[in-house]
Amino acid sequence: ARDPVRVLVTGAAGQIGYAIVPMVARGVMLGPDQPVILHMLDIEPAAEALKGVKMELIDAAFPLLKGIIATTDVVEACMGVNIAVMVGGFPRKEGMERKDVMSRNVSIYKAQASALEKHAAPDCKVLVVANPANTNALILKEFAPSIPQKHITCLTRLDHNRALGQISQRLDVEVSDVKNVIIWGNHSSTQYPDVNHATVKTSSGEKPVRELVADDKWLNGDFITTVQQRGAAIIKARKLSSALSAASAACDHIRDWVLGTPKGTWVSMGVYSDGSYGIPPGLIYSFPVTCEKGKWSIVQGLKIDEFSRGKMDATAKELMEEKSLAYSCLN
Ligand code: NAX
Repeated sequence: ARDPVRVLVTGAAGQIGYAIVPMVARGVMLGPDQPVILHMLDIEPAAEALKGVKMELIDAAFPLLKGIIATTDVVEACMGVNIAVMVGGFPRKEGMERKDVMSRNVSIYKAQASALEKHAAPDCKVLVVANPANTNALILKEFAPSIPQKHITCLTRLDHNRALGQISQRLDVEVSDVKNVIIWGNHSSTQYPDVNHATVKTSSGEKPVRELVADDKWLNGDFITTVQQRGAAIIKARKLSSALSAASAACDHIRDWVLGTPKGTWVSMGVYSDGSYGIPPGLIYSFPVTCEKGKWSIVQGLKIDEFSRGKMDATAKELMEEKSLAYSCLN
């Protein structure tokens, strides 16, 4: 039998935490043959709720779940973990300054970076979900220098999946037949959902999304804003932010990273920029990537038109601003 993989979920007593832990325990993240040990971290005010989640995990009798650690101690939570899904953070509350929210998250991610750096397994792969996701991941990278920078990523897969969903709805085709959309940039409303290279599988082969939709006004307008604003639309409808779709996307992100992307298919991941596509190095920016044997690589050589260029640069600019705001909080 395989050795269990240790999966850390921070903010485990929260909404996304509650949705993702059963997925991990059922093999949705790492496959149906991979036993797991769940490490769940939350903070003191949520300690009772976290206990409740642990009770439910026991009650669910998941065959793949070989152990549960539920704790408010960061060191205990990070000990030996192979995968770290960072969902815990400080949410923006009404009337709060951007700088105050940033400063709270910078100190959380600085501390958790140090704990991961010292106590996680050397091959640990990190996914930051908590907002501001790209910048939290960047801070985590800065304060965990011994974790390879390619092992620190943030979640834009939810945005990617939302884009697939919109195209599938519009064309009335199966979502699994749509592929190779791209989310560029920040997991924020400046993100650029790009369909210029996306295709749909049809009975007469793969066709470009642009050709099938045949409505550039929609693709360059409402499609983009719908994907960018989807989070807000969910909050409006549910009075709570996206949780099941976020948890599912986080599982997709880790699964594809660890087990590989299908041949000819790419996905979007927030990764440390190496300067590809003229995006400044030193940012965690969402790119199209393929994954093989536990490693991602940015898809190269895609043609970028002027419309895309402007949108890719605008979201990079926002990330540079977030980065300087985050750094100003360190002093
Ligand atoms: P919740 O408020 O339901 O849960 C957050 C949990 O984190 C709480 O239980 C809280 O006690 C805990 N927490 C706070 N500080 C902590 C710390 N220092 N260490 C450990 N745990 C801590 O929020 P939820 O709806 O689950 O969302 C979690 C985060 O995901 C938010 O930051 C949210 O903005 C972000 N999202 C990111 C998405 C993405 O695609 N990247 C999409 C969904 C989501 O909005």
